[in-house]
Amino acid sequence: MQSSPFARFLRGAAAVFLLGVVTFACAPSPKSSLSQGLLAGDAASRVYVAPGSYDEFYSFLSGGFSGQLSVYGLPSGRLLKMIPVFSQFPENGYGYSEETKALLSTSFGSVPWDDTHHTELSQTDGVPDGRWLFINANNTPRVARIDLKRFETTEIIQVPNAAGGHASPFVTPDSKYLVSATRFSVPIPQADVPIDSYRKNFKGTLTFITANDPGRMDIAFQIMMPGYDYDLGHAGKGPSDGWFFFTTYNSEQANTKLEVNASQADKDYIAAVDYRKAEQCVAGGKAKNFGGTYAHNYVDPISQIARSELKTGVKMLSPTDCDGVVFYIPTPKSPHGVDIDPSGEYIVAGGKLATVIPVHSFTKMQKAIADKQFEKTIDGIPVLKYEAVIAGEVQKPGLGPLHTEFDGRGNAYTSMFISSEVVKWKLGTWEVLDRMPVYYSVGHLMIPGGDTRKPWGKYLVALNKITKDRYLPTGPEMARSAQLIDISGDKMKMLLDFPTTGEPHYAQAVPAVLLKSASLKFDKLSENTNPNVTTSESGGSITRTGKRVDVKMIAIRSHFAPDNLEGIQLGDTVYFHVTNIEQDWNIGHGFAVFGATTAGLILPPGSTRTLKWVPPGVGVYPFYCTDFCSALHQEMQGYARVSAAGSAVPLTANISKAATSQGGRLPGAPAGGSR
Ligand code: K7E
Ligand code: CUA
Repeated sequence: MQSSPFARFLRGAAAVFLLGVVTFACAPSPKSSLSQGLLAGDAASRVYVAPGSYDEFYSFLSGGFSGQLSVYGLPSGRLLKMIPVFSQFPENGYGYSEETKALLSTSFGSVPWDDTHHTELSQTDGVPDGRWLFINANNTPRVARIDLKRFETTEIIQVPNAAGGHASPFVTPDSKYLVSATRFSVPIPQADVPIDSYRKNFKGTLTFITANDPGRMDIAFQIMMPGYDYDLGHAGKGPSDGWFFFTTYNSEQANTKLEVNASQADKDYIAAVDYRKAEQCVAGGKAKNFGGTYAHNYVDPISQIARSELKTGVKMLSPTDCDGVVFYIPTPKSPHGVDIDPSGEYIVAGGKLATVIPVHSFTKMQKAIADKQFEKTIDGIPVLKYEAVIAGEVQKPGLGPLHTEFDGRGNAYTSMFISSEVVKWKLGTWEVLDRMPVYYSVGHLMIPGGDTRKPWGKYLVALNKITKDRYLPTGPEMARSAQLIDISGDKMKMLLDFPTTGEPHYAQAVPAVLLKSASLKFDKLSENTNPNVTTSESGGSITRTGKRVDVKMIAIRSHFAPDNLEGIQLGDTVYFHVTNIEQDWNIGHGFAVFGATTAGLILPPGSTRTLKWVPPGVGVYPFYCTDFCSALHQEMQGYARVSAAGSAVPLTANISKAATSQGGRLPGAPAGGSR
């Protein structure tokens, strides 16, 4: 059939229109992304924090594969700080200085780069209390404590008998425990077995770690589980306090091509753990003494020196030896997130491949347990009947539900990875109330306090995996992206895009008032108990012990004392112990010496840090301050002379007799120095 020119025009126009739609879908014009009832100026004014003003919230975003975490102010999206945890960090020498190296120790030696997913604030009575932040490492399973007075990592514990510590480090409402579960089942204890003996030989573990006592994190007990992949967890609260919930996938127990083979079953499980029951069983001697070596690393709060100890052995509980400790709740379909609503009644699962969002009822779960509504038992674990536990299903929520948070007003918000949107729905009626497209492919989302008993339900942050065309191109690899959404009204409103560091999987946030005034300004020199501290201009020294040379020196605006060192010999190992004796907020110094394999040290006020230096040859090596501390920062330098082995040059340092240029200020320069 011949088509008329007009029909051809129409088809052409339709094609252009379709092309337009497609292009539009991939690359929203700035106007379209401004969305949803908010004018650009409006959105801008809502996130505008004027110069010199503070943000309303601190948010803590996991750094994903960077092994670090970052602190952003909300609503501005300003990056306030990066905190190194499981990776060395040149910005402040973490993992390079002798004082911090031990934090990265494991039973496998130093592991100075890991992959982190989830941040979790400590809680009191189910509400974030601003004491600590916890974060997990996946690859070498570990959990860290960040002290929120210092915004520094102060403790790391390794998790033995585990692999892929992903369901971690979620806390109980009283912060008594935090958990870590094996994402990858493995032979436990490790053994040389054929991979296709998975069903027979591979196991998972759920680990409960004591968390409430800084410096004393320990493995309270582990529960040996069937060899599935344990993905995420959350503690119960309110009525469900005392329970912990973990998602599992690969209940098919596939060991190859999981993409297909672990997606066969209609339902996998949520493991519901009665951890008070577990405590009783452990106390009643029902746990076995089990092997497993793990490192526990801790920064002494007085000396600020990290120490590492290796520990061996855990209490291992088997569900067959502790009746009623674990139940499986069937849940469609390869569930990822498991999130408990603020009331503690609803257990929301994010079944990556499911077409609904299933919500279980804690009340019904208890009744099902009491009535023994079991469909079968797996390795001593009763499987509850789905119908007996389900409270409701959110129908047609979107594609690829992952994670859910709550606003404290009866609404839930679920991230949809595949359909790239945040979906708001109502608890109890399960109706979808609103949708917000996000750019692109959201993983976790976060509402301040949104996984606790008391959310501050004003903002939601979508943590997106793909940025693509949202920012100026920066080559093949782009920053991940966060989007800030106003959830204070009936309809969500998009406010802001901001790039993130690494790959933030999860995040946490609290009102700034909770942390702001407690933030430490400097370490008191009078309380510095580092054995190599130097507290005054004239207190420095140089000493030799065999082939080891220890140099103690101070840094102050704008000099080191001593600043000339002689008598070091080739073959020596030199330890520079530098103390920043400033007693003023934010006045840092740095220390770098030519011939070192790293740039050196960064010294917060009042701190002592040590750099190990092996001189590479005979000669005179300058050292200098790397942190622009004052107008005479460039004058802040010195020399180390290195002579041949056996040389007669005496070991000397020009110890200062008096403070010379205290403060290092140019005449007329403002107190406090310029940085
Ligand atoms: Cu969904 Cu590791 Cu919590 Cu990434 S995880 S998104
Ligand atoms: Cu001290 Cu620059």
